Amino acid sequence: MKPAFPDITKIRYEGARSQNPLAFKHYNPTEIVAGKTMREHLRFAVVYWHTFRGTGSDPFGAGTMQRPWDDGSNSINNAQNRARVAFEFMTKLGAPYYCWHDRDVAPEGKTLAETNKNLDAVAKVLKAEQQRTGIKLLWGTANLFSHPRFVHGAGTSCNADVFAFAAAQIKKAMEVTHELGGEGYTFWGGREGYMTLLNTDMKRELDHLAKLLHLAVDYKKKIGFKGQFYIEPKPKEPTKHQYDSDAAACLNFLREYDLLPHFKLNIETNHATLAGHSMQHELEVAGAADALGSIDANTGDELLGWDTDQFPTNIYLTTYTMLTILKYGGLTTGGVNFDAKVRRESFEPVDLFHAHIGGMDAFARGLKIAAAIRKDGRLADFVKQRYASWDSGLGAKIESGKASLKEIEAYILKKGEVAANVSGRQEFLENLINEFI
Ligand code: XUL
Ligand code: CO
Repeated sequence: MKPAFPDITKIRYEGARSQNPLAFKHYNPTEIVAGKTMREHLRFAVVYWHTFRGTGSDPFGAGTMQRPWDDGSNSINNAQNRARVAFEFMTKLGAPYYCWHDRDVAPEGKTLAETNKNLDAVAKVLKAEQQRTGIKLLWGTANLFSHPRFVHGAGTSCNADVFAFAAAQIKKAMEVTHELGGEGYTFWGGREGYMTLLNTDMKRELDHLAKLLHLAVDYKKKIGFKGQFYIEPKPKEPTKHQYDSDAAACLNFLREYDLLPHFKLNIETNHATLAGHSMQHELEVAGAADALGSIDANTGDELLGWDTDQFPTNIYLTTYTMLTILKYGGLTTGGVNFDAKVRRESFEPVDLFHAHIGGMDAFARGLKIAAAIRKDGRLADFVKQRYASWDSGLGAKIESGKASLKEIEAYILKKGEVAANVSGRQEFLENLINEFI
């Protein structure tokens, strides 16, 4: 096979002074930061759907992407060839992981049986390419939203046959993920939500969704798949309300249906924004519940209210993201997965390299800055000091559950007024962050 990117050689780290657009300025995979290499911290993954299947179409216009290796057909041969191109790209980029939906990698056939056969035929190439290059599968997932059969959702469809189709598709996608040594499996509830409550039995739909996830948990055990399961929150789009709307809603759902021990969250930046939260907020909610698993690293546009899935380049964003990730012990099963696509106007193959290099460098900087802030210690000391009243006396007694309401009342009656409050010093702290950026 002749190379798809003949003019591009392996992307190397050249340091911050380099002006080479096809070099890393900050991501130096073997450099040690806070006790681990950057490669181990960041565990970068390329997404198959945007990077190799994205056409650049939008609601107003057709695709624009120039992908000379792709013949545009739905043939197995084209899908297998595309898989080889993907591995050429990831090898040249130096990304250790990738992620897919079942339907990104192989075409859908006329029946489920035919579709499964197609997936097996492409998975064979994926496996060979993984072995050849050492690139690994971070997670797999099933696309339960594109086909018209999923018009009313998948696990939450009013049509029991659609539930059955989705369950069968998950079974197969999980088997292939397992076969490819995948380190995780993600559930994003593509259309698991509603457009109007007038036609919706919400309780029944949620019960069904939980049933589907329990079936997946059981099957996972049955086939000995050890990968981590993730749920990916998103509040809306395509539906008006998705049941997995944000980290807190997902955690509540998982707890309510006894699923929490089996799942962690895959937090996506642009989904956090759509939910009216910051990425750091979502990471904190997940981390506090010991459910911070992986991230879909992208960003939205401040002026566009939809899921634009842009590559992250904002150093504040990556710094705050890495601060929280490091605080909760780093990414272990998960990684920094670029669920991001080049703009419709960036249609040449080389743009794929610029986009990923920029995202990886932005995260490398965020990691280094966050590690420096943690090493400095002033930020963490400030927060610790802010809660010092809880470390001894009545505060400690309340925290340990040893104080009754009566005793607390007696304490404050005796005192008459509370100890003086201290400034929250937000501006001081913002300036402190800027010292490092
Ligand atoms: C959709 C989205 C998905 C999931 C995987 O907004 O983020 O691509 O990451 O299904
Ligand atoms: Co995503």
